[in-house]
Amino acid sequence: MDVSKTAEKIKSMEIRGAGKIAREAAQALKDFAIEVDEVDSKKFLIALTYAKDTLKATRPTAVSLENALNIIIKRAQGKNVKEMKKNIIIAADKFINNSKNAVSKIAKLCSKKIEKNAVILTHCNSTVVINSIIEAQNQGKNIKVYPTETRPWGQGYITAKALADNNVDVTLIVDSAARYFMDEIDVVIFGADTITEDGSVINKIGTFQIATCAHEYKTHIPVIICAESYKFSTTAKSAKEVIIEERDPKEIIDPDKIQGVKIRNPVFDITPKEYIDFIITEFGEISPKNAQKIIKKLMMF
Ligand code: RUB
Repeated sequence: MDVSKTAEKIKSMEIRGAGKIAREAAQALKDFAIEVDEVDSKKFLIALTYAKDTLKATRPTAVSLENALNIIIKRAQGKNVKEMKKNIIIAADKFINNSKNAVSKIAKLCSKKIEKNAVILTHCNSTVVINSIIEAQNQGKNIKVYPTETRPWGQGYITAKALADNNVDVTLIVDSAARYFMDEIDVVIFGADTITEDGSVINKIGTFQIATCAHEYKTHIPVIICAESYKFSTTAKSAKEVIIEERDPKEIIDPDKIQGVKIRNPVFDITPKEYIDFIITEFGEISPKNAQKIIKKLMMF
């Protein structure tokens, strides 16, 4: 069924990026609900929960995935399977539309924060960050961007190409060159996979290192996070409660080439709130210490 295909694509990173993962998982759960041949409400719910768990087990860090699935499952109600299916379809479509609208709204809000002739540093590949920069560029702001390569997966190449294709002046750099170029940077912008109640931001490995360089720079370079509300965790009070995914060391180097050496490949890290100037959500801009405000809104979905 499509659920296992989508799950495999998320696991192998054919589908990646927290927002995209959430939307594709919502679509897969909806398709599963439509296709499953079951008339007994209890058995239908068991099958649906199994599908949800299969999707959720793919990548452990981005809470957007869990939030999307929970929002839909909560609506799996009705006096019979037909009615339950109808409610699931409505909930999934609503989540996907809201998610896309949130990305556009954040892009508009963030673009206003980007000054004319700004030089931006970004890391990894975030849809909402790319859209924000393109929005600013389309306002005639003459933006220059330094995207990092983002080892080991190289998501920075996707970012660089997407921006260059939209007439942005792009210079690709290796991750370890972030501090070297800091003299030229006006603002650092990242996406997020999970934001916890204490305002910690979990994003691609290397984010904290770059945020530290910007925060401690002599003139203090602002660090902005662009994140839709469903990137906030309704359960994790601090980042200690979030599982940081460790992927196959082979993504870094073939272990046979350096036998006797241990290799670790954590793919996300935690940036504490002190290193973040503000977070832009579809509900507006907040200080990371006020993450709870967005979590309250999310719980009403
Ligand atoms: C992607 C990553 C992105 C966030 C936000 O990691 O860390 O910065 O997911 O992306 P991976 P978006 O490549 O391992 O999935 O703004 O597109 O949701």
